[in-house]
Parts: sequence; structure tokens; C-alpha cells
Amino acid sequence: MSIITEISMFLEQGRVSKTKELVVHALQEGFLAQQIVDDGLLIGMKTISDNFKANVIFVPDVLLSVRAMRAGMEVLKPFLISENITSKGKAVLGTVKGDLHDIGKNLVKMMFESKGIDCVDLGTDVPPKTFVEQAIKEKADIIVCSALLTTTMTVMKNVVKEVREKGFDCKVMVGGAPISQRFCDAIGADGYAPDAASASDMALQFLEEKYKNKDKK
Ligand code: B1M
Repeated sequence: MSIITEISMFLEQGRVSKTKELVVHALQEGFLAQQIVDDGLLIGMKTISDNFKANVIFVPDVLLSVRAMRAGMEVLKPFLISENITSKGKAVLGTVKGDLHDIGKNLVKMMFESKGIDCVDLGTDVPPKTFVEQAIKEKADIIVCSALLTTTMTVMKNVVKEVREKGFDCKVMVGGAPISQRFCDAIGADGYAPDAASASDMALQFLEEKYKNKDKK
């Protein structure tokens, strides 16, 4: 079994120190940090996510795997930053008002950072006004809204409304278990992504498009 597969396996088992130890070894063996994230940590997290949805595993298992993911990412962060030396843009992220679920949002943040996108994390329970005020203050290119509850997903509509009313040049991306492309279209958001990896790919596309013909400020 390759060391990268072992990393996925230990992450799935929620083995925090073992995951961290193997990430260190993988770096020593010459694997790129990005490869360890994509083929090791995120593959493990995808299995966790799938098993969770299928009720094969439960909250404590997820929380342990998330801790293992964080431990691995802590080791990799400096390497990811140096592999992506220049910042590709900035995003403000948060879980919408009334909603305290942050595991998915934190994964999105990690993926963005691993792709060289600076992140300002507003945390959970974030009102629409705060998303927009902070985006303007930080000169962000993208606002990322996460929601896990059918009762809070509607808050995203007000984030879009607030951004458009302020006339601020910024994409609004939405995601989270109850969100769909149809919902994204209905509220006029710029993009929906079903998971953290595709969210970061979409964000990179938006940034490439925005800075194609102009320098980043
Ligand atoms: Co809650 N919870 N929870 N919960 N919780 C759900 C969401 C629920 C589906 C469980 C259920 O009933 N089966 C249900 C919602 C039902 C509904 O609205 N349809 C629910 C409920 C009802 C509640 C409470 C109301 C329970 C209560 O108190 N009666 C309460 C609400 C509190 C609040 O927020 N105000 C509550 C509380 C909690 C805990 C605090 C115990 C805990 C959260 C801990 C934390 O986040 N720090 C918790 C948890 C852990 C869950 C489940 C079990 C797991 C969620 C999770 O972390 N998944 C969840 C059941 C489930 O999903 N099967 C459930 C793993 C995570 C990696 O996936 O967040 O979906 P996810 O992120 C994915 C994608 O969605 C995507 O990327 C990630 C994968 O790469 N993504 C984005 C997420 N955000 C994105 C943003 C993007 C793009 C992609 O932007 C572009």
C-alpha cells in the first residue's frame, strides 16, 4: 500500500497523530504537498462524507476525521503556500445566519488556501450584511456562503441581494448539503459547488476570468 493510500486510510479511521506522522513522512519521501492533499487527505474525507450520508458512520467519527484532516493540513500549510507563492485572489467565507455547522465550510477554506486563494473566515451564524461589509473591507473577489439547514439556506438570497444593491464587484458562491444548482439559479448566485474540491476549482476559474486582462490589486 502506498503512503498516500495509508494517509487516506488513517484519516478515515480518525487516527489524528498517525495521519500527521504519515504526512510528514510523505513530504520527506518527496511527495508534493498538493498531491498529499488531493490524493490522500481529500480522498479519505470524501469516503467519510459518503459514509456519513449513508449513515454508516456518525458525528463523532466525522469529527475525529476532521481533526486528522486539520492535523495533516497544519503540516502541509507552509508547503502549500510556497508551492502557490503568489496569491490568486481573496475570498470571505462563512456559514449563514442561524446555522452553526462549520465542518464543510472549513473544508472549503482549506481547499481554497491549498490552491493559493487567501481566505477571511467569518465563522458561523453570519448575517448577510456582515458577509458584504467584510467583503468590501477586505476587497474580496468572492463571497462563499455555506448552509446545512433547510431553514437557513434562504439567508443566502439576502447575501446576493445585499451584494447587488451595494454594486460590489464580487462573485457569490453557495454550497452545503441542502443547496443545489437549481437553488443557486433561483437566488441569482454566481456559482454552486457540491463539494470543497469543486468549489475551489470554480473559484480559480472565476479569478482567472477576472484577472485575465488586468493586474491583481
Ligand atoms: Co446538524 N443537522 N443540526 N449538527 N448535522 C444536519 C445538517 C441534518 C441533515 C441531520 C439530520 O437530521 N439528518 C439536519 C438538517 C436537516 C435539514 O435542515 N434538512 C441537522 C439538524 C436538524 C441540526 C440541529 C437543528 C439539531 C437540533 O439541535 N435539533 C442543530 C442545528 C444547530 C444550528 O446550526 N443552529 C444541529 C447541530 C449539529 C451539531 C452542532 C451537533 C453538529 C455540527 C458541528 C459542526 O459543524 N461544528 C451537527 C452535524 C455534525 C450534522 C451532520 C451529522 C453532519 C454535517 C457535516 O459536518 N457533514 C448533518 C447530517 C449529514 O450531513 N448527514 C447534520 C460533513 C461535512 C464535510 O459535509 O457540511 O455537507 P458538509 O460539507 C460538504 C458539502 O456540503 C460542501 O463541501 C463539503 C464536502 O467537501 N460544502 C460546500 C459545504 N459548504 C459549502 C460551501 C460551498 C461549496 C461547498 O460554497 C461554494
